Amino acid sequence: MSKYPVFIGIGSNMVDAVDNCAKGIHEIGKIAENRIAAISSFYKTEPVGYLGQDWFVNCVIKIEANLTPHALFTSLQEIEKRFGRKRGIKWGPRIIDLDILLFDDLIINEKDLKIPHPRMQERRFVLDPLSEIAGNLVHPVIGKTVKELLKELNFSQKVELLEQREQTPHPSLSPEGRGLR
Ligand code: PH2
Ligand code: MG
Ligand code: MG
Repeated sequence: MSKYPVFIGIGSNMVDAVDNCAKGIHEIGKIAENRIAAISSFYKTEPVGYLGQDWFVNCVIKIEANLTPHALFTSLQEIEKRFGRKRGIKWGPRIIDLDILLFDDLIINEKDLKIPHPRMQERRFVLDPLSEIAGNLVHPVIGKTVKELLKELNFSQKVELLEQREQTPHPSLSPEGRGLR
């Protein structure tokens, strides 16, 4: 089976959000069939949708996936559960959120699994980190690059770049992965 480029959005706004995101990345790297190819910077982002909650920490990673979208989705949900994620208010506080944004140029429109992520083009907390690692990537439905989508965003959501994380490369991050940034 060949490897597919997959982008995953990661977010947390509970307890130690930076640590939760870092641990989430680590867990995704442990899914045997995946290889982490790039990790964006971490951003502190104003909540979208439900405003009465803490700011989030968000980032985006690229993996090379060797499993089906459904198998990946199930694995990500298992990680969320292990972190103690409880389903509460829609768009409300969460310890970890792992969303498949893009899976190669696949389009899936099922009740529980929609790829590309249907709201990614409206969200600065997705497009800012995604443009860092894949600015020229074309959205398979909209037909525009990530950079173009970001430029067209008319909704003003505040995001702040967090200080660079420690420079030790993630064990499953290939040397060329850093070059993508
Ligand atoms: N996730 C949501 C709803 N709102 N806002 C920010 N800033 N970051 C998120 O990850 C986020 C959100 C639903 O998953
Ligand atoms: Mg989400
Ligand atoms: Mg989610």
